[in-house]
Amino acid sequence: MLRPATGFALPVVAGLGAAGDIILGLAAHDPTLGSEGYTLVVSATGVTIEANEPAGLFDAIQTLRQLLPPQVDASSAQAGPWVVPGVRISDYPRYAYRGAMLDVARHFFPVATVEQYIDELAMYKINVLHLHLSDDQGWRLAVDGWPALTTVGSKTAVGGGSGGFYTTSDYTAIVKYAQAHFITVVPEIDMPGHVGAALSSYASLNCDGVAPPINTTEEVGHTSLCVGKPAVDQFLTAVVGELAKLTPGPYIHIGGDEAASTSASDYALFMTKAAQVVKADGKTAMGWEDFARAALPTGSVAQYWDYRNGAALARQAVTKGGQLVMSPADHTYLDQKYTPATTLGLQWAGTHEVQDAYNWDPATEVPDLAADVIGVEGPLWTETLTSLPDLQYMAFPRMAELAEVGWTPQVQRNWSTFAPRLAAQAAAWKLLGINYYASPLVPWSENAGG
Ligand code: TNX
Repeated sequence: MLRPATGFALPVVAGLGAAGDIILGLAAHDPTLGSEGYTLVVSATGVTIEANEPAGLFDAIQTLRQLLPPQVDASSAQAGPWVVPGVRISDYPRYAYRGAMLDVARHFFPVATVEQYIDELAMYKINVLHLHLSDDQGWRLAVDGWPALTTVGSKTAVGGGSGGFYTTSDYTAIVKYAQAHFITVVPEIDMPGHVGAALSSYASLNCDGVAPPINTTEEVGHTSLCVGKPAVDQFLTAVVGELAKLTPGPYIHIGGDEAASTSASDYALFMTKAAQVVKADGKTAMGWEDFARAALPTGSVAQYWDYRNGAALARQAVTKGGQLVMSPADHTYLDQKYTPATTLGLQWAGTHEVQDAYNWDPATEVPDLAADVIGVEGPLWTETLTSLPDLQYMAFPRMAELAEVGWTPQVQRNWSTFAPRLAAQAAAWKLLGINYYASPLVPWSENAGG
């Protein structure tokens, strides 16, 4: 990371290190740092980083990158000087789960775009990438034995675009790239609603045995698997089995949101079974909070999103022994417009300026459930987003803000000290070609502002 801009060779060598070195050590001997924490000391004689685990060294490097002059993110040799302020930092995350969700179903994004997004997430110590791999308008992952999911189901997108899908090797490449950035991939196949693309691919998944054409509008809640049909059970086993086989991480996300065309009893029956299939495949089931209506294995993770109904479902999930990832749509939904004038995005959860993304506390969002929160996630739904610059514009600065919500203790967070630090990031975004919303609420410095 440091070589292109500094032009230094920076060989990585084993040994004890000497003055002038950047020393990376895995002997922090400090249990409070956990698996992702680190210490970083910059003195007149060099830089010393210590962590308990490699993930902590990786996090420390991201911090070192922020301490260096912004030109360090240039892709060609720069003049320097490469001055790092003298610091003594001991740092570790508030939450273990700090996620970003990318909807590759409404619009498809090729591997290179996903990898670029991973690069950007890693800069802010995000450690989970949740991929929303299927929805009404498109199916995006090859599944062994179910070829029509991609030969038919992948061919379109919201508004009728050309779609696309990941082959097994594409998906594996994303997982490996994420791993190299200490990011765990959580794959999602959304069921039993949001399944239009699957229903169009296989007539047998439909109650009337007829495959409908794909509806590429933004409408939600109009499709359902035909719960109880043997083909639907075979589909469930095959799909979850494929995800489990290809995914080294602990979670398989089975969706479960907005299944307005599935009866309550079919919903409970199906999601209970789906969570059991995930467990039988050795993974932990994750779902949108709606899946708390089903019987869930202990330790299942519900994703809280609908801030409008008093968190009844999140509470139900916890009562059933579940844990929570907090994605309240009014603070974390990266697809919502910044202001009414934002061209991209939706606004069913209101408009979210930069302060709305920062000024909330995952622990007090649903106060009685604080103990069961394992982290936060920022969903980037893509009904209106079709390119990498679109994704970046909606994610930045809000994804960087969410990263701090997930990392930093609440007592150390306040907008007035955060805003100038956020402003300083723009220099790197410009050098890296990251499109962002230059909010008037952020004190961008003269040469960094939008
Ligand atoms: C609701 S939030 C959805 C998605 C949409 C999103 C748009 C949730 C679990 N489902 O299907 O893409 O709103 O903001």
